[in-house]
Amino acid sequence: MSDNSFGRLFRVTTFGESHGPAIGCVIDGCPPGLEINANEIRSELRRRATGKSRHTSQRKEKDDVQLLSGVFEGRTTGTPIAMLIENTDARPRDYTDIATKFRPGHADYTYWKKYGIRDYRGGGRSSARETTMRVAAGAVARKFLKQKLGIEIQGWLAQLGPIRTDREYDAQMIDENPFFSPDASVVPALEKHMDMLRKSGDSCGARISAVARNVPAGLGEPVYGKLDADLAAAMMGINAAKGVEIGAGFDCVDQLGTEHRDEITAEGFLGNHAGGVLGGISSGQDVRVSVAFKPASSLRIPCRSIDVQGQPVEVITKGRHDPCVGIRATPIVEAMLALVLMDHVLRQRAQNGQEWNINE
Ligand code: EPS
Repeated sequence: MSDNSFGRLFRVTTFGESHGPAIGCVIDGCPPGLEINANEIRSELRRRATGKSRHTSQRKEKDDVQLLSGVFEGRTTGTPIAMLIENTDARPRDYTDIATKFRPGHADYTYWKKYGIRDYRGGGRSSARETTMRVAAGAVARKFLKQKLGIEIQGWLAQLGPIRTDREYDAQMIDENPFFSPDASVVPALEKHMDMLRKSGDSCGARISAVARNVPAGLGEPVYGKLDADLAAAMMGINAAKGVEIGAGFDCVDQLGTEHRDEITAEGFLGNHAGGVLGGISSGQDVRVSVAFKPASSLRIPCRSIDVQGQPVEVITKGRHDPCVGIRATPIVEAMLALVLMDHVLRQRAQNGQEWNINE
């Protein structure tokens, strides 16, 4: 596989499989002097971890990240930052029954078609376990963005299955329930929906939204490195992502130009249908993104499929799966947003000599 790196100037390379000895990443290009320690990264990882509630995978990983290089006396040195997490609760035997069968809707079919090799243990490289390292790297980016530019990133669960979860938005609530819902009043309905799915063995989709505040104008590289294009690629690269919207997204199809344009006054913009990006460049408004996650495909409800010989088989997936991968996706979307912004801050600095636009 030749594309395991992400970003140009803040370049993150991840490695490892769900049931291998460890997963890890290397960040190349982090500016020196940033104060960071492993505990700050661990607390971000805890937000994404499995087993925090009955509604997610019950695999119990400590995600005890080790900082192997690039940080000395609590500050980044400018050299590659290597991080490693040992996999301590892998259970490959859960997958022996499907070692030669394909789960419909799962990457194990296309990995087989592409490579002709099957690491059936927990999906191998295609497992969402890989997102651990996105969150770890994102924690470093996030710290830099906050400290140097005051950029704040917040994600939340906007919808789970049929339940809209952000009609009432209270940022304080987001980290106080296992769903990252900003509306406490829907949590009982979410619990009920997930309990019903767990009993039936089915799964559901979700929508995660995120905003970055205090983003300076000027980030984004026309025409092939647009900020919104890079955000879309980053979000679509998350496991199970099937759709990305920036600002009004697909709603813009129904809008008139007079409604969609965000009028500008001396006091600022009067709306943000653009999601903070115009012509691929940040406008100085909040950057807004929303991601659709499909219902997970590892189900214990039997279904039709084929084996590696092309013979018809019945597939049942055992193991400790997430009935809704979107429940744990909020920290991952936040991390990808941080990584894209970080990369573009460094790119802007490289060309313009500073992170903010030249008129400021
Ligand atoms: C995953 C399947 C499950 C999850 C895993 C992601 O793996 P397993 O069957 O090995 O328990 O537990 O999630 C994590 C381990 C994690 O850290 O996110 C999948 O198929 O993507």
